[in-house]
Amino acid sequence: MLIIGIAGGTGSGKTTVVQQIVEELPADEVCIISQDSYYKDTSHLSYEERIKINFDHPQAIDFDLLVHHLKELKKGNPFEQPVYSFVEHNRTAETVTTHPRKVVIVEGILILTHPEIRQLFDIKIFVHADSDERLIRRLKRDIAERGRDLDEVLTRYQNTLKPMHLQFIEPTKEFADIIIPTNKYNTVAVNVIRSIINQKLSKNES
Ligand code: UZR
Ligand code: MG
Repeated sequence: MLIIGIAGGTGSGKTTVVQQIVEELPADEVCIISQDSYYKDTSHLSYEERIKINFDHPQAIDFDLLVHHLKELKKGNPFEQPVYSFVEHNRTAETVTTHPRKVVIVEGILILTHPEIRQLFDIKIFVHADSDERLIRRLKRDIAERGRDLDEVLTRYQNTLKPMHLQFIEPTKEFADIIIPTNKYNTVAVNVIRSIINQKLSKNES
């Protein structure tokens, strides 16, 4: 089993990189775990209270559950991955059964902040895009897909996203084995990652 961690700021293109990597792999050889699935359960809070949560702070994430699930995978066991709603800002009642695969990809802004999780990764990747590029992408996505408006996104960016990025996310770049520049669609870097995966997979089999 090859466990790959992919971190990087909001809007850096993590999801795109993951999709590009996964595209060429047979579906039964890969599974994806998203940090977003592991936001702490906030059912006990009202919607008004929930939107005040700092979702870009490591404390918002149920890392204990993520560690537990990664260890289950390593033992060869499936687990139930929570499903999160960005519109409700809460975990839904659903889960997705996630099975152990040869390639496990864990993706999220804060996943390299946690020492125990870092140790579980065979390859650590940091996806880098400039902050103006990330803000543009975040703005477009939150308005199109997450039901936000311009003012809400910009205020959150200034008050929370930017300071949290500088405090928690950017410093984890130093833990990365590979940094992928993603101001533009980066096919070359993804091909390099793919060949590393293929190499490891064929070695593991023999
Ligand atoms: P990516 N997030 C939400 O917008 N709403 C939530 O309920 C939970 C999380 C955001 C979170 C973070 N910040 O910046 C982003 N806020 O999801 C991480 N606010 O996702 O890496 O895809 O940008
Ligand atoms: Mg994403």
